[in-house]
Amino acid sequence: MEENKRDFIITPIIDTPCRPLFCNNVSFDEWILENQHKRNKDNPFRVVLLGQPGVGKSTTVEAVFSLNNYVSAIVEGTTDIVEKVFPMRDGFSLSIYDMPILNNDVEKNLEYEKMCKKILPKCDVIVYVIDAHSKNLDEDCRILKEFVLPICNTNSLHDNLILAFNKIDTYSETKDPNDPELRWNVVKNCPTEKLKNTIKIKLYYFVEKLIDEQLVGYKESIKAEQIAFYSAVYNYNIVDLLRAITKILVLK
Ligand SMILES: Nc1nc2c(ncn2[C@@H]2O[C@H](COP(=O)(O)OP(=O)(O)O)[C@@H](O)[C@H]2O)c(=O)[nH]1
Ligand SMILES: [Mg+2]
Repeated sequence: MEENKRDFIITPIIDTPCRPLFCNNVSFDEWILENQHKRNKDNPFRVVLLGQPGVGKSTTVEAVFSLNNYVSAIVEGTTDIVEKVFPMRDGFSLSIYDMPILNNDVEKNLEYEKMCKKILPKCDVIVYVIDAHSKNLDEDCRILKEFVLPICNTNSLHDNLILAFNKIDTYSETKDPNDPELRWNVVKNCPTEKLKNTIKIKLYYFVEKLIDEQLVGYKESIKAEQIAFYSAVYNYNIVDLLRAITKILVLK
């Protein structure tokens, strides 16, 4: 792929976190209001969160849906699928499947694969959470290509998939923990200018990797609006993830 074409794809994606910020309390309310009559407890809005352990799936659920202390629908090690429906407001109901994918346990992953094959086709949105703090995306690309995308493609769910890069606040720690200009600005709840540039460089590298893996930038691959970068603990840029979730589909 030509270099300028890469930039053409990458720049709008990584510029996202540098748009004007919506700091706190991004709410799901307006969208719920619009869609309340379409989803009730018998027909909940179903979201599945996939990703390696510790990437921030549970924290993301809390940040996006304001579901504090929710209990993961799928406890690690269980194979029974018990759906838990959360009433939101005005009758709108939400169902969350939170599924850790273990990279080193082949046997367990076979069980999860079976569960995913059952659950994913029922879901409105599939959020694949990635730790933006990780060194590289090798394992996530492998999981996506070998495990998630084959299920999505078989069930025409490709457009419902979101790549959610969490923990973009953490670059301050890794780059130079002693540099005050690289610390998260907790007062304004945003990265400092210097940190913003560090984040951009890292995100650039990530999107390049996704292009190299042909997950982005090709016909039939994941589109820019299916990618979001955010920090679940700081509630930073959560609005982009929410936008991806709510724009991805027009509820029937
Ligand atoms: N710095 C930072 N830490 C986060 C973020 N999201 C989650 N974490 C932390 O990462 C750890 C794992 O999060 P959790 O939601 O339990 O991950 P899960 O295993 O994927 O459900 C917890 O200590 C969270 O506080 C984030 O955006 N930034
Ligand atoms: Mg969890």
